[in-house]
Amino acid sequence: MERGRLITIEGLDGAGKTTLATALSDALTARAVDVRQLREPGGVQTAERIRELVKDPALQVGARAEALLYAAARAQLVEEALEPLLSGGVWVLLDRFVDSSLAYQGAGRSLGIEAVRRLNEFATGGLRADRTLLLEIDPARGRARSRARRDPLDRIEAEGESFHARVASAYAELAHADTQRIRRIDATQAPEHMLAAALAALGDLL
Ligand code: T5A
Repeated sequence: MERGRLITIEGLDGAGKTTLATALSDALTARAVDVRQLREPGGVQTAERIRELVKDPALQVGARAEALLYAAARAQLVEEALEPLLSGGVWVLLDRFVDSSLAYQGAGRSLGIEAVRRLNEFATGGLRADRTLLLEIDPARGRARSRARRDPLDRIEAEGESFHARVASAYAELAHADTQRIRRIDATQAPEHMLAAALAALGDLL
C-alpha cells in the first residue's frame, strides 16, 4: 500500500488554518483521497489534555517547559495517530506541526531555532511533512480575526506585538530556506481563493 501524505498547515493565529483545512479535507475527499484532519496541540486524548494546560492563561509556563509540552503532545500524536494513519495509506491534514514550535518557541520565545529543531527531531522520530502550506497574514490582522470570534485570548495569543513579529519573520525565513516543501499562500484572500491556491500547491502530490 502506498504511504499516505502528511500535509501541514502553518501560520499566525487567526490566519485561517482551520477554515482552510476543513475546505481542503472536503475537496480531497471529493477527489477520492482518504483524508483525516487533525490539529496540534491535540488530535489524541493525551495531547488534547496538554493543549488545555499549555493554553491556559492562568498558568505560569516557562519557555523551555512550553517547548517540551508542545513536543510531548507532538510525540504522542505521531506515535498514536500519524504513523499508523500514514502507514495505512491515509493522508493527514495537520493544523500546525514542527514549524510552529520553530517559529513560536525557537523565535518567539528566543530559545533558538536549532535547539527547538533538535528537541523535535527526538519527539517526532524524524517524521517530516510532505508539504506545508504557510498562510501569510499581518499579525495585527490575524489577531483581529481571532478577537472577532469573541473567545478570550489564550496564553500565546495574548503575547505582545514583538513576539508575533518574531514568529512571522521566522516563518518567512523557514519558507525561504525550503521552497520545495513550504508553499506560501496569501491569507488575506477570500476562503475560496485560498482553497484554489492550496490545491495548486498540492498538484504534484495528487
Ligand atoms: N503553538 C502551537 C505554539 O506556540 N507552538 C507549537 O508547537 C504549536 C503546535 C494553538 C496555539 O499554540 C501555539 C500557536 C497558537 O497560539 P490554536 O487555538 O490552535 O492554538 O490557535 P491557532 O492554530 O492559531 O488557531 P486559530 O483558530 O486562532 O486560527 P486559524 O485556525 O488560523 O484560523 P480560523 O480558520 O479559525 O479562522 C479565524 C477567523 O477568521 C475567519 C474565520 O471565520 C474565523 O472567524 N477567517 C477568515 N476571514 C476572512 N478571510 C479568510 N480567508 C478567512 N479564513 C478564516
